[in-house]
Amino acid sequence: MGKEKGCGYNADVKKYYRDLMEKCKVHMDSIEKELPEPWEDFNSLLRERGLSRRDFIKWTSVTTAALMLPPIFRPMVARAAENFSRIPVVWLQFAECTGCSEALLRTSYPNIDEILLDTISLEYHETLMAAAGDQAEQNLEKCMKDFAGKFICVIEGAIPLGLDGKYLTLGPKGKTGVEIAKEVTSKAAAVICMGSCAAFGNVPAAKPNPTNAHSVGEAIGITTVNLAGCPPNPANFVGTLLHYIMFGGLPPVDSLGRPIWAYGKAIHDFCERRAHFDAGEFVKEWGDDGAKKGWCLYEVGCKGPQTSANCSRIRFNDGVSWPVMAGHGCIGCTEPKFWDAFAFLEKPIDDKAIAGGERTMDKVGAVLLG
Ligand code: FSX
Ligand code: SF4
Ligand code: F3S
Repeated sequence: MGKEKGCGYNADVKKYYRDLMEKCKVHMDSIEKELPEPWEDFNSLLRERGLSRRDFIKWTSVTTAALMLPPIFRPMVARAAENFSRIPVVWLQFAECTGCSEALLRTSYPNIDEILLDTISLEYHETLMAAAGDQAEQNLEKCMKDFAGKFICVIEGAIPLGLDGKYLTLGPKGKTGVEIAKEVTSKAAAVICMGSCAAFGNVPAAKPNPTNAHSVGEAIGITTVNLAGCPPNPANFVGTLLHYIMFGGLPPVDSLGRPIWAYGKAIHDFCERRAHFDAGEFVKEWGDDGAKKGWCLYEVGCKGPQTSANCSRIRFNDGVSWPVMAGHGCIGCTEPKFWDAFAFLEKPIDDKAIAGGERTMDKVGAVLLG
């Protein structure tokens, strides 16, 4: 009986992935038919930057696994990468520090994620485009007309609602951020919030929030995919866009709109200091013996147990390092209202004080150890 059930389950799984593969082929065929040819040949770009086909194949394996897909999807991930620059992207910036764009742009040496980001078809990006004033606005209007329902709208920054939105106006006609966001997102195929300001309000919405800033979802009442982080990891943007290219939709998300493949686990689960946490070996103050030995930073305020993200797995700056590796605890920048809720960055906090409050099991573990 058990065996029969098992067989049924395996058959269901196989069918699920066969159907998913079919969906993937149909969507990529339609992208290749309907959207402009890539403006840069991806394979020549790889060669120019000194990366081999072998490097690319290795990358497809890692990325397929990171997106929680079985290995049969590797050729599809490769095809999606080759089609990366077909997807038109409109990138809006509201109340923020531009750190999210900086995180995408500042890289020390090329890896495949960065090469993909270099090929992205950015139809509108205030910091990067050469056009200004009327010309910039015309470009945006043209893109919304030519690619209606086909472009991805990426939003960086929170949206101020105070004074009828007039704390933030943009362009030659002085439109408010909230007006622009409503207009552009209504024509987009999907909306990605890049960073915790767009996703959750974050720094611009921190107390006392004088401009009445809100997340994009709250400000204009739409559903967004939230790539949380201050700034978010560029690899999470690449993975989310690849998923869109393959399946025509954005990836499954948690209750806070964050893709599960990237934000489904706590920082703490894959931290290199975790063995010290489990052994009760904690840094008590900066520069003490424990700090020199690389012990756990929980008692000096690390919020890794309460924070969902993949920083400890994929790291930043081409995989070189991440906050805890650099010696400071995680400050929970992928969590809602972390600026207020996780304040006292160098002291542990009570789980009940946390807006999301989803990570109580780890706290229980810590209490037991204590
Ligand atoms: Fe916010 Fe991004 Fe932090 Fe800054 O634009 S998520 S303040 S890194 O730049 O929005
Ligand atoms: Fe790592 Fe912080 Fe967890 Fe300690 S509390 S194991 S430093 S994530
Ligand atoms: Fe942010 Fe913590 Fe990662 S502070 S960058 S979520 S390690």
